[in-house]
Amino acid sequence: MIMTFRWYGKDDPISLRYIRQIPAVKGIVSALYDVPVGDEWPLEKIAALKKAVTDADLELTVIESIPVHEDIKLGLPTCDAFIDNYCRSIRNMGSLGIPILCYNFMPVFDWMRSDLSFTLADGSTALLYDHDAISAIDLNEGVLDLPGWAASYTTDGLRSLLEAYTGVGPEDLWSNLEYFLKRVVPVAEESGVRMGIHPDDPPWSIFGLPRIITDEAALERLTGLVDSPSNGITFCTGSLGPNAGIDLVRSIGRFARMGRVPFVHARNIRRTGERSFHETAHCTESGDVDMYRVIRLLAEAGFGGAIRPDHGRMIWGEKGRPGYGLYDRALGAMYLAGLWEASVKSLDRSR
Ligand code: DNO
Repeated sequence: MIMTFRWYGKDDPISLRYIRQIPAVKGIVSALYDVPVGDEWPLEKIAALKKAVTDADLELTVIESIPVHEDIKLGLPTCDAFIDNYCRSIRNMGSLGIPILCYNFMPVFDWMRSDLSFTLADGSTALLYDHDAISAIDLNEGVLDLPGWAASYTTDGLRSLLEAYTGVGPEDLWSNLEYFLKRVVPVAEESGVRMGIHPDDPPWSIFGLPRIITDEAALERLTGLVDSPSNGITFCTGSLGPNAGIDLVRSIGRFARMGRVPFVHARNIRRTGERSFHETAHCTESGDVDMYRVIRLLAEAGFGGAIRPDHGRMIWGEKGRPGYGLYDRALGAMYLAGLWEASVKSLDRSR
């Protein structure tokens, strides 16, 4: 297991120097943030990112993410050129020895929340999702009401994108995903890169858009689309966790034993309704994810991939990018490292 930490590049207020001071953290999860979606990621730019990380005495372990162009998700005729670029980007990262690529296949929006600063009982703040609040937003009036997304789209740009998805259902999205994976996974395999799809967050349809990576059956179907260790899952406990129907622990153990989990996002959530939840501290007692059993099952499966403490709360007066402050994620890293050490050592003793 490689303990990693997400770093948003040179503009991240949390420096690599600070991250280096968190015990147990050896790897960095990062991306290029200035390449237009769909373009090839230039080798020199990835090399420069890697150099910044190695100069700080850390390893660039995961690229999260190379975004998938909407034309690929929509299966438009233009998708082939974008898939070619995606393949070139994978080759480039592979040639630099970066082993893991996280990506997602969610239409239009990636993660979604209705409140980025919900106050928990202890006075810290965390991200919250309430389906009624999200459903009450009229996207035709623009994205200004959408926490975290106002800067990503113009009202017209968003409207035409939503229109493009009219009539695109879950099965269309599945076949577009299959088409994409059949092209990119062999390239990833050749390049020594293991891809891990990020589950949909939250794991259900929003704004009438199809979302397909939502439960264990979907993960099973995904792994069957292309039979390769490079066709894997970024197992995000906080994205799948809001779906009370998933046995997270069983499913993470199962896919890890199959060798299909190159990357884990360890995040905890508290379900407050069928389609509402808020995020919490990482430890088991704070939420509905049994983090000990998740880590224990990974240890039993001989997990050798990367893990990162996902979304922290804002604590101790910290201000920063929602979910990505320093303090609570650092606590999370220590907690996860403790669970891992205890799990591995107790397994060794029981052999
Ligand atoms: C949010 C993240 C996601 C994730 C992408 C991966 O905090 O978990 O934005 O990076 O879904 O492609």
